[in-house]
Amino acid sequence: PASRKKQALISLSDKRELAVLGRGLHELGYTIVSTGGTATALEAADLPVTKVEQLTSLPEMLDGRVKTLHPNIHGGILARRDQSHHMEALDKHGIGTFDVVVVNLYPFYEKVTAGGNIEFEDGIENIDIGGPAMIRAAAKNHKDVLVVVDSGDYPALLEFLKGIKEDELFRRKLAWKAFQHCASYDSAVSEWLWRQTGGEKFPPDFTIPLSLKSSLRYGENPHQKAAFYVDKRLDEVKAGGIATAVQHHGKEMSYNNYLDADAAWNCVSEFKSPTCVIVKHTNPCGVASRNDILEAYRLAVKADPVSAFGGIVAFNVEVDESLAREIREFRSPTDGETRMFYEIVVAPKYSKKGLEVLQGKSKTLRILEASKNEREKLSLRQVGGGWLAQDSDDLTPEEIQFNVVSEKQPTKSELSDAEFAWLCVKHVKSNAIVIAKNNCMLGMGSGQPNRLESLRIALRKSGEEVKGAALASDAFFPFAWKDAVEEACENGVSVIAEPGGSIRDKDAVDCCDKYGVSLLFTNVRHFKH
Ligand code: 93A
Repeated sequence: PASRKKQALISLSDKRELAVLGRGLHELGYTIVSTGGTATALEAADLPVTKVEQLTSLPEMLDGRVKTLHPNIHGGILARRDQSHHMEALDKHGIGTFDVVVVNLYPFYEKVTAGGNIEFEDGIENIDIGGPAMIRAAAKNHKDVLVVVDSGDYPALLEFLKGIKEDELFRRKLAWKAFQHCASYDSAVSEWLWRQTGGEKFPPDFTIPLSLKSSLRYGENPHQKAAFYVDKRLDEVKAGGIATAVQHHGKEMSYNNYLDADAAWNCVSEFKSPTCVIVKHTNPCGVASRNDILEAYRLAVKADPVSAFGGIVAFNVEVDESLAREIREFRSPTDGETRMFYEIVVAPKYSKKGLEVLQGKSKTLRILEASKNEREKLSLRQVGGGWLAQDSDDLTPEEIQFNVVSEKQPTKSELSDAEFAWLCVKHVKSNAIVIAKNNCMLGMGSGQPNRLESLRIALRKSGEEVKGAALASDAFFPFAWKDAVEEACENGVSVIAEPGGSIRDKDAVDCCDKYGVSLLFTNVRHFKH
């Protein structure tokens, strides 16, 4: 009968921590069997290793396409130790068993998907076949074979083998992770191949590999259980977004915190000049751009101090000491006394001092450092029994053209106000109206089932400052055009930006002409439901 010595099969593309693993297994009395590159690396670390070829009596062939695909390897992984005829078959053919299989795959994602423009042939060669076969075999037979796909699990593996770590489900957890590894690998390959078919068509065939980031205390309300999953591809391409933000301080993030921080970060990331955005319940209620970020911050609070209280403050520039002090000390413009309180501050960067000062504001204030969002192409939302998929609304300001349809041409500053209001209105829930002047939001109305109501709320919040300001509407003014457009004009706005496209567009133009207001059509709608 073939020897039943303890054997570990190791075949790794990512060879980090290999020497530590190899030494640990060697010291525990395992014979290590490896493929070419892995064997060379082990030998370089002065560890004894048996080459796969010695077991298969065949060389690695077809440029490495066939290295481990052999019964002498797969028999040793898949044989059921509790079935005598399995073990007899191994004995008959002189095949030894493997107790441990450690494999990670050709770096398909890094090389092909994230790497961009790789030749089709190179992409194909980066599809690992033998690796997943070993991983799947070992995971299937996890009752007798420990399968490891992540170098982060080497210490736990060694502890388990030494008997230090006791976990009944350890083998099963490793098997689960192994199949996850193969599944996200296959989805990366299939997505790449899908693109190679010239497929810009919708809907895409997609799988999103998710991993649990954290269990949350509760969901939108305390009686709802909740958790946060992240797109695993984010780590690999180092993409930004709220999912990868680093929390420097404060209470743990809640479900609503993630939603609001996401809204604030998305909105503030849209601006080029230094900008502060304050969000409450996913709607920006204060937005201001200034060269002096301190001033931008004060103006953003001032737009709606009541709503800003307990909100999320986002910046697109570093929070330094002076900005941090301003955030810590600033008193509510409503009574000039109460210090402003926030749930979260989110920014791309903090100076050391800035972070210290902010940390002193309160124990609970969550301080997030986020990196710029990669454009996420696909947006998904759940409805009863299904999911809706769409391209995300990621038109940049440069892609929007403002066509003047009124007699009155906007001045340069009116045009810039309209552009600013338009950027803001994209991030406000429909029906959305934003009034802005001099790179500062004065008022907004959101989420009302009729546009006139949103307009009235925005007008009320803007107060007297509405005179000469720009107004943006996320969609055209429908039946109530007369009331809405006329009411805006009567209140003194000097320029209106809206998509246009209503059969009553002409009435809106006539109304603006009557009041000498500029009307701009964007031909783009920014519904956000
Ligand atoms: O080309 S393969 O699909 N055919 C195989 O038989 C095979 N066996 C192991 N790829 C195969 N591997 C992969 O080689 C492993 O998944 C691992 O990523 C890599 C390790 O190669 P080396 O030890 O030569 O660096």
